[in-house]
Amino acid sequence: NKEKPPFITFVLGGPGSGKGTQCAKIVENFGFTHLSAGDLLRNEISSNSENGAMILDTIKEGKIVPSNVTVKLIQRAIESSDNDKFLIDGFPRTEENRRTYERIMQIGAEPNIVLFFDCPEDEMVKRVLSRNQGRVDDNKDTVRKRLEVFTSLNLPVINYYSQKGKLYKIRAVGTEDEIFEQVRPIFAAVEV
Ligand code: UP5
Ligand code: MG
Repeated sequence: NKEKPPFITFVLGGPGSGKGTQCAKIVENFGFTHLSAGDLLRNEISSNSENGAMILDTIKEGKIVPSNVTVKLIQRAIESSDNDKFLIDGFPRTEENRRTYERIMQIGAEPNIVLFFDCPEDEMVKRVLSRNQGRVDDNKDTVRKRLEVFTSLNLPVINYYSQKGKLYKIRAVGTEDEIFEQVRPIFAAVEV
């Protein structure tokens, strides 16, 4: 089942821009497997893995977990799946993340497309602070740090894929359904 290279979509956007919400709709409508880098890392915390304590400290500070840790989790998830189309949500967050992924991955080292959910900061903050799901990083202090890290480290990655002609920028305001109507035609058009 691994003869054909997988179809890889990176899903980027600031904290609370709606990556996870829209990924769920893409899964429903187009049969992708959703791999949230943040969820994979949070699973390491709750399963008390050897890196759990380090990951928790890093997420609390809104900082970036070492690339090799995150890439290995993504690699394992892709390799243990029977699907051949993936949404990698919230990764790569830095140029160093991106280069490490390209170096480590045997298959799927290059994304087919990259989505960018472009959302105003005040809207992102409002969504994150009203989420109420007990995430250790959903507080005023950490959200400010997450936004700073997004602007300084993730925007360069987004620009990189824009220059490569792989970026689809979505205006991530309005209702969830309104935003998905911008996402749907992208997947309806690409050869998956
Ligand atoms: N919501 C969604 N869409 C809405 C809409 N259109 N209108 C109104 N409300 C809307 O949405 C956020 C909230 O808004 C939800 O309550 C939703 O119902 C509502 P969601 O879809 O969850 O947005 P998302 O973009 O997924 O926000 P999230 O907070 O998950 O983004 P982050 O990128 O901040 O979080 P992530 O889990 O990816 O990463 C967390 C931390 O992990 C990072 O800060 C970092 O410390 C670490 N990390 C790494 O170190 N490396 C990685 O590679 C990945 C993560
Ligand atoms: Mg998310």
